[in-house]
Amino acid sequence: MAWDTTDTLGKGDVVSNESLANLLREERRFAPPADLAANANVTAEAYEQAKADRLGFWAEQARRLTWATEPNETLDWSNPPFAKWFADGKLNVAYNCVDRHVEAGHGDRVAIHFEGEPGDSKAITYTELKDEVSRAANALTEIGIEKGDRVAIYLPMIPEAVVSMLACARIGAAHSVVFGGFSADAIATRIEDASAKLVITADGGYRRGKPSALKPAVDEAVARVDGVDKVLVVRRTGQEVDWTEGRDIWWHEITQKQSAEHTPEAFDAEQPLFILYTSGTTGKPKGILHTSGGYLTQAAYTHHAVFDLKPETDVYWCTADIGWVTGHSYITYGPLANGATQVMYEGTPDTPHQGRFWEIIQKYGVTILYTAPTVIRMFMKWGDDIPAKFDLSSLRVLGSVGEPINPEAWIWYRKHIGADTCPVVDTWWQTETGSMMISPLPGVTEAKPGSAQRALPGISATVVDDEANEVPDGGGGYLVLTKPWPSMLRTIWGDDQRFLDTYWSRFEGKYFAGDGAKKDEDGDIWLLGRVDDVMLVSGHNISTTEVESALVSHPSVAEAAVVGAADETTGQAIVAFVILRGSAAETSDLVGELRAHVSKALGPIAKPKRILPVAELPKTRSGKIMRRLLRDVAENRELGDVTTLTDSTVMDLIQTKLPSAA
Ligand code: 6R9
Repeated sequence: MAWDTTDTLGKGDVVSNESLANLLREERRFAPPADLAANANVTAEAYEQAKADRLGFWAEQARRLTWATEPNETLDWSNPPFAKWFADGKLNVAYNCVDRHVEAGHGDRVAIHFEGEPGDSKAITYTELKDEVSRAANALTEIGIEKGDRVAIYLPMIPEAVVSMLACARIGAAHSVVFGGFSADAIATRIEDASAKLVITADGGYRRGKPSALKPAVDEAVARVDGVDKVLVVRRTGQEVDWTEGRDIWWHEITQKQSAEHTPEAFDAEQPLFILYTSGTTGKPKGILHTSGGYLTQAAYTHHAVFDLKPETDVYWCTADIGWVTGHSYITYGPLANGATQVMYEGTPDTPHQGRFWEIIQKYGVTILYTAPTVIRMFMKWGDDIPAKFDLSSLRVLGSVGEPINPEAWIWYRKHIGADTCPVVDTWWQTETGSMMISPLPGVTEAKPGSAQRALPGISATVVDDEANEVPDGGGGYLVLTKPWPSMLRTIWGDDQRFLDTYWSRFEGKYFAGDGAKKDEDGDIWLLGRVDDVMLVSGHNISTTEVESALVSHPSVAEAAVVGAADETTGQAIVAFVILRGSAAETSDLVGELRAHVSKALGPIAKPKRILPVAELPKTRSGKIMRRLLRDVAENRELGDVTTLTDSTVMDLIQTKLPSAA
């Protein structure tokens, strides 16, 4: 689900005193399109305003929401790092995402254009969404779910996923969404840690042209834990399911008999909204806790500012899964709080053909697209001719999230998807930050391919060295957040100490994000990957991101993953795993050429010792490369935990390729 954040993060045992070598130079610049800049939701003034009065700025953003009781207090930081935002305000999150748009006369606006993988589709208006959420909220109440309870959600990418989340929010229950496709084990651990009383699941969902079962994993998980009284089951595929009488309830049966009227209760701004687990390489997953008022304020503001959303005319599409934080903040909460019309797609990008995404954009006239670098690199590999067959002229803003985007992938995205005119916004944030933190603004920023550039208005981020000193422009080190922000995690569920140890103990008074970063000569921020992945070669810290980006800039390379493997002479040696583009043949000449290419781009210190062409790379479900598994391979070790891999057979393939990798 999330990037692997080890428990040893806070101890800085991987990165030495030597700062990250500042290797990559990127000179290309792209100004915002003039018409976008002229009509932009947010202008450069926002930075000034927020700088002059940060809390005043956020208090103003909170007024985007409709409060039952307006907050007077913006931030309570009397017990750092345990923050309270807008603590004396009261609101209902679901009311903000649905009802108020109907009350404002936008009930007929489409909230969700749902596109099922088999080709079924359905448009759901705000009025219909309000009715669905109300029925579901009434059903949850009938089942006995109350304010403060936890509900686990294990669903495919179907509208009921959004409806379930909002129904929980509406009655003050916290949801814990588990990626559809995680194992019974992963579901059981998460149910147990959150003491969930109810699980909402489906018979299955469509994946690569076939129904793929979900309920068996829930059955197995629920049998193993105590405390789950009921299982709500959405019928999506119609496949056979085992049924436990007295426990299992069909979603359609219980929701259809409910009233479409439900009066939303106002809750405290700090009412828990959801728990979302991020996996660690060691120890149990961390339940990241988010609350209501501050979270929704920043999710709504960033969605408005970074995508320049115009709710009357835009058609927005975020391709993330609902089980990733990106699906929480930029499918459910941000867009719906802003009254957006959005596309929701159930399936994979290559079903039934490799142009499916572009077909969807053409069909709905999508204007704003938000996806991940891993997806973009896959499209690059499939070839430019595929998007070229579709009309993508409706697009006006392109977003990226999840990993550093390699400059070549950024350029490809802008050129082949964005007609060489759409701004690309590279948005850095984490499950823990709740919403975007560092990103260009499409109507303001002169964009640099590969850089997230600058903290958003009201956000304070910088790069520090080992001694917590801010590095000068041109320097590298660790990314930190220096001031509290509205959508920050409030704690790790049930483990305040771990919250303190993981994020707040490495640098006094600063939030340690676990990412390496550098500042360029203009002070813009470049993300360099997780600090646990940083390589130490002959005393120099080298970022995986920069070496990968250099490899991807070679025309024969579609994708690259780089790790540091133990080496007798240099401490660590750079080992690169590369996926070649369709036409490139795997020859020793090519490998030599790639090594020379990296050396030329970054300097001889960054030249990989070994380059291994492979067919696939191990990835999490949000598309992040799991470098630690590649490190295991490169060092001839037994593989660590593979349960969060999308496809665990990938590792077998890679291992059979390597007689001995060390
Ligand atoms: C939203 C999300 C968080 C980690 C984060 C970083 C990486 C995300 C990035 C990025 C560089 C970007 N990351 N966006 N790195 N540039 N634009 O991805 O949350 O799954 O918790 O992962 O992802 O390493 O620390 P999550």
